[in-house]
Amino acid sequence: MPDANPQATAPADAPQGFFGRLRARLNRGGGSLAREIRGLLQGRRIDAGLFEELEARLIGADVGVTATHEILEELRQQAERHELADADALLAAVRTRLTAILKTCEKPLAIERGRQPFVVLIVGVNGSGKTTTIGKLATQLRAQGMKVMLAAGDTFRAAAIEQLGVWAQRTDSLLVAQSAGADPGAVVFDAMQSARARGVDVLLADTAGRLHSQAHLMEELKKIKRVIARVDATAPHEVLLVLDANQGQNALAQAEQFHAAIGVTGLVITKLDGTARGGIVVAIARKLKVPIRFLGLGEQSEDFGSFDAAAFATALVDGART
Ligand SMILES: Nc1nc2c(ncn2[C@@H]2O[C@H](COP(=O)(O)OP(=O)(O)O)[C@@H](O)[C@H]2O)c(=O)[nH]1
Ligand SMILES: [Mg+2]
Repeated sequence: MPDANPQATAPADAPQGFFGRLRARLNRGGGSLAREIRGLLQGRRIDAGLFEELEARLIGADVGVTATHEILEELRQQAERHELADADALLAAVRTRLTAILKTCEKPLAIERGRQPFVVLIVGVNGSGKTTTIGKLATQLRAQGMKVMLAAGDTFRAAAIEQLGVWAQRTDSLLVAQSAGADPGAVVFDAMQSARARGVDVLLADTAGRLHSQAHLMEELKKIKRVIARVDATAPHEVLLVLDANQGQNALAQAEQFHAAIGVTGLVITKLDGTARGGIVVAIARKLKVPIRFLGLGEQSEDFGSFDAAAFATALVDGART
């Protein structure tokens, strides 16, 4: 067993607590879908005009045109069958449809304990929250008693290496880093060797999000993947793409790019506490069907939790209302 001391880190967040925070923080911006829907339904009859407005609200919340059309198609059929008697029934139906789309992506990250190390490669554009996500994930894994190592594969800026170092200290994780400008492949190769030698359970490898060009970045990420596979042919066991929800439809485009270039096995959607219209999570689920592993709701380690389709749909549709 690893020599981790669970007491040294913050306890894992209870699902209830994370759900509460999700409801309170999601969609605080002006275009809150929950508020819009509530306003829309007030004293209104459920008719064709209402459906058209609801459609506009969902698209406005970044749910995406395709997913929105699918949802509305279903709602109109339910209305024809007289299943939507009032606003509450309509709200419930929207929640159900959103949950159904999101459910395809509800698949938590399972760390296989026998891997030693289980290797997670973290990718995404600059500022999306990669390094912060590594810190949050390390906190969670340490609380579960795992031995964790962080690899400073973002060698583009010295500050990125220092930032990872702070998280390593804070979470009492091992750190493998070289100086700025070093070859990220070499850093990750070192980390793989060292993690094996030291019986590390989980290796979290950070990467750069911006290089001279997007093509250059993808080539580098492919190279890092090859280096990892050279040490352990089954690794990386997870390629985690971090997306900033505030990027809206652009986040979806990034996801498609990264997925096509390097093959993504899981997503983390961050900054849902900002002005993001959380509907982008639905659009991403509908389009990519890649498991959404975690959500980020802030900068602290506790602002992080697993993705729950029904909870997310409820937070989106009902907001902070109890
Ligand atoms: N509000 C908020 N800020 C976040 C979240 N995740 C990361 N950040 C902040 O976003 C900025 C960029 O994060 P960082 O992890 O350095 O991104 P990286 O460039 O992808 O490694 C930092 O100021 C983080 O504190 C989140 O879920 N919510
Ligand atoms: Mg970083």
